Amino acid sequence: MTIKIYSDYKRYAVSEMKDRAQSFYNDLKRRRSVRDFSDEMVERSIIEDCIRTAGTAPSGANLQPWQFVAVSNPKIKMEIRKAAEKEEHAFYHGRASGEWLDDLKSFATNEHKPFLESAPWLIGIFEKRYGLTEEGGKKKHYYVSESVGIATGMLITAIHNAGLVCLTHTPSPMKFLNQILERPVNEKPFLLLVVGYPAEGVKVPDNQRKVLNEIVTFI
Ligand code: IYR
Repeated sequence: MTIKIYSDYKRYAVSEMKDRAQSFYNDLKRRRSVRDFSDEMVERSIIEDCIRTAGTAPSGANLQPWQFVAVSNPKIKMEIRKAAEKEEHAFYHGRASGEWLDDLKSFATNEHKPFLESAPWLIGIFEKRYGLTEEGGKKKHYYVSESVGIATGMLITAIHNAGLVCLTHTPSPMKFLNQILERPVNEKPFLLLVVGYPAEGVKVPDNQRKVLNEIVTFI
């Protein structure tokens, strides 16, 4: 690999940095996960740009151990919904502990996931646990969950920035995504991101974020 001058770096005056840091926070704090989606379509090019953004994330040894599968095909969305609802049914009727169900009460979630069909896009995010060489050998990957988690955060941010909403959905186990989305064995489902416009008048839980001094210590 060659190295080059980092000519894309931009330095801002301190006052501009302060403005940018504050306005980015003010915009990002409006982001909410929603569970009711409009069926209004979203152009593929917008999804492409958001995934391009995710693909700029840092990763272990820059091996970029992620794969995104963007689904708009109604038949595949229906298959995903069916498989996810089967797992979710098992979760809500026995698999989840009492404590877990208690913690979820305020979200009023259940095993029914109509948004998996109504939302225009589902993005399956996969961790490439290892790479495959051309000879069919295994290539080691590093910090895979960290890398894919960071890329997912950037994807969520890009989706918000574009004016869309999303839901991080984690039916558990998610192995069915390999089969439905035809992904190889070295890829492990990380999460399913549901993307689109919010349904008219959508409601969200009135929960609060921790304030700064609860989440940081300066020393
Ligand atoms: N996967 C289930 C349960 C669930 C679990 C957590 I932790 C959440 O924050 C929300 C839901 C579901 O999607 O209903």
